[in-house]
Amino acid sequence: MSLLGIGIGMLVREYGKLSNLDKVYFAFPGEVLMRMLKLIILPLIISSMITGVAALDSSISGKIGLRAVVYYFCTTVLAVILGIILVVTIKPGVTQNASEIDRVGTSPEVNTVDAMLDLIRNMFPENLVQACFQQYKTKREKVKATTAVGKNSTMFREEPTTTATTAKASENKTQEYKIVGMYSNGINAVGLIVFCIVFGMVIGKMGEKGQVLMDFFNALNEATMRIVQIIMWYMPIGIVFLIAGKIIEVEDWEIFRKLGLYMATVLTGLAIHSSIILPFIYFIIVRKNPFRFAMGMAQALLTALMISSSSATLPVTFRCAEEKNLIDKRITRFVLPVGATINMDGTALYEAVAAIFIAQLNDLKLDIGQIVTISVTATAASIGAAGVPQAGLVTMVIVLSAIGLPAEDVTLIIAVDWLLDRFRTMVNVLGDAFGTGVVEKLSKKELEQMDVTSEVDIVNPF
Ligand code: DAS
Repeated sequence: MSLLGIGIGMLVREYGKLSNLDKVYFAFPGEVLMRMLKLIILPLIISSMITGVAALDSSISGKIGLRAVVYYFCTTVLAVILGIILVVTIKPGVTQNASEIDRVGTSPEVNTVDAMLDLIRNMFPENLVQACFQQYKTKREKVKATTAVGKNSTMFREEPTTTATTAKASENKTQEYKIVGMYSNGINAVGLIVFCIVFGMVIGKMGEKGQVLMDFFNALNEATMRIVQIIMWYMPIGIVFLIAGKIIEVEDWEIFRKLGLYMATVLTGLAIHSSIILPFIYFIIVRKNPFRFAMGMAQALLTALMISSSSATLPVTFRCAEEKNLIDKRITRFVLPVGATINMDGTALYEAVAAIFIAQLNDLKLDIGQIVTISVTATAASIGAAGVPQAGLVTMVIVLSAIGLPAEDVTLIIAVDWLLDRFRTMVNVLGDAFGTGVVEKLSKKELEQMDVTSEVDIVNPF
């Protein structure tokens, strides 16, 4: 689809001779996809976070479950840290020369803030939203009124600057406005994520009393995932027009060099995590050859590469773990299904890299607070991502919203997502598989103490 979009974009750019308005209409099917993704942010954050965290709590079957969850969390955080180190070092999105990429369209923060305001405004009665956001809007109007012209944000382009000092002052003001916009929008999303995680933990511990809430949010998650499925069906069409629409607008082909560097950064991170970090953890705990173990998972890894879905690969993952690597079924039965749902090292690394790459494309310097926010939300978003194709791309908007970046900039990385999705799915499956070996080793005592009379063969669900 991405290549089709590039091809159509090049043809239209060469022979189309479209007016600006025609370009807007041409790119509209792609804009529809972006608005679908933005609309799904709120229900996705709420349902996936709450059910993901609540499920963790209710499904922790004693120490075995706890060990699995600690392993998931540690490997995911290591993946995110690795991704951040690489993207901050390689800087794939930073403009090499002084000239800025002329970003077509309004100042991205205004888009994001407006998008979130529109999004929330559509969800609640006008007066409530007005009351909540009037103060913020007043602040924005004040900043707009006092700000002269920003160099690369058309929002302020009405009054062109005349002197260098004014330009410098306006540049600072625009940067300040960007920060205000990012923090304000970011606080909205991070606040919501933190609330959902705490809320999920609380209802997970409420037992029977919390069951009705669990049922409600599970149903909401199911409904949201079905909407995500509809968006997935539409995604190929949206991607073609999104990319084609970008191609006919792009002024500086520098973006393609950056995209190539971005892909290299993600793939390098996935390679290091899967060939050094995960095997090292496995070897330190299990004291066996991690590469022999990985070879035993080869068929599952190949399946993941082909179909880009951890969940759909599960039957093969079960078979490889039990028949090739002889992992106890009492371990695989728990670790693999839960791991395929919430343990996504590859996705977490990818979301951290992509968020910082998009910040670099927007010439936005992230401070340590925002880097930490990305670490937390990339970890949380990977828990919320389903084990289906391009789920990480959908939950990507959660990370972008958390630091106030324009959700529509996801279009810049959509073109290469189909390829990166395959490799990050492979790493997700490998992380789950290594998890079975680690948890089995740490649970040896519990497994031996389990009632040997229950010789019933545990039938796996596949
Ligand atoms: N394709 C997802 C999976 O199945 C990963 C992702 O989209 O990031 O694991």
